Amino acid sequence: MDDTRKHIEVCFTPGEYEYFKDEYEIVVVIDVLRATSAICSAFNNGVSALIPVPTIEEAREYQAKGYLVGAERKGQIVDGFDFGNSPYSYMKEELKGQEVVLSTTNGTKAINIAKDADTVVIGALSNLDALCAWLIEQNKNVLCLCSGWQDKFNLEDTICAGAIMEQLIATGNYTSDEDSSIAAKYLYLSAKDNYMGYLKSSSHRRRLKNLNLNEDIKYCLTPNQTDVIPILKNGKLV
Ligand code: 3SL
Repeated sequence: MDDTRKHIEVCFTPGEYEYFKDEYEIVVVIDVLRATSAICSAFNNGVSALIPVPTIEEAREYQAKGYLVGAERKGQIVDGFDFGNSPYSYMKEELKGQEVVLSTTNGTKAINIAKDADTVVIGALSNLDALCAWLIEQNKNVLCLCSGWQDKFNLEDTICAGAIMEQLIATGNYTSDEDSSIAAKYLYLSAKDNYMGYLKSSSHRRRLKNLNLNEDIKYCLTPNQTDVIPILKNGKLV
């Protein structure tokens, strides 16, 4: 009997994306700490669109045109920009209904790398269940693209990818066979009862903690705070 199940697989870093890219209709870009969590927070607060740009130069060009622009590098707000990458910066009243621009170290770079996929959607722990329900409805092959840190593997994005896999596989309509996917699922199963504790010594959690960004970490590691599903259309998340 033919296996008609769709695939859900995990790509650990943007650098490996080229080996996966042609086989999946939907790419879920994940940057739990903090870009995709901040993006979900922005849509939850009612931004009308968010333009992800990979470079600071592009961010400055948008700023010169009068856009509200967030820019982060190495966890910190880049000098001269309106805000950075904290999910809390996007909860402000003045952003409601606005089109904003964001450039971050890894997350917006990963979105840009995936931009030619049929569908690019934003994934985080904060929109986990809503995203999974939406993916299941689409019934397409799905690749979770972890943003990592400067092309290196990271735990938090992989755990989120494993959480997405778990829900899709549980329907019986999906399968996975890459070792990266199997590893993501096992990491998720070990972490799921205590994300904060599990990630205590992870590299980016330490980096953000050293910048006194503990509240951001807590927010980003708290599942299901919103049901937004930001999708990339013509270069804008809507
Ligand atoms: O790499 C990114 O895109 C950011 O999420 C990194 S940070 O959490 O803002 O430091």
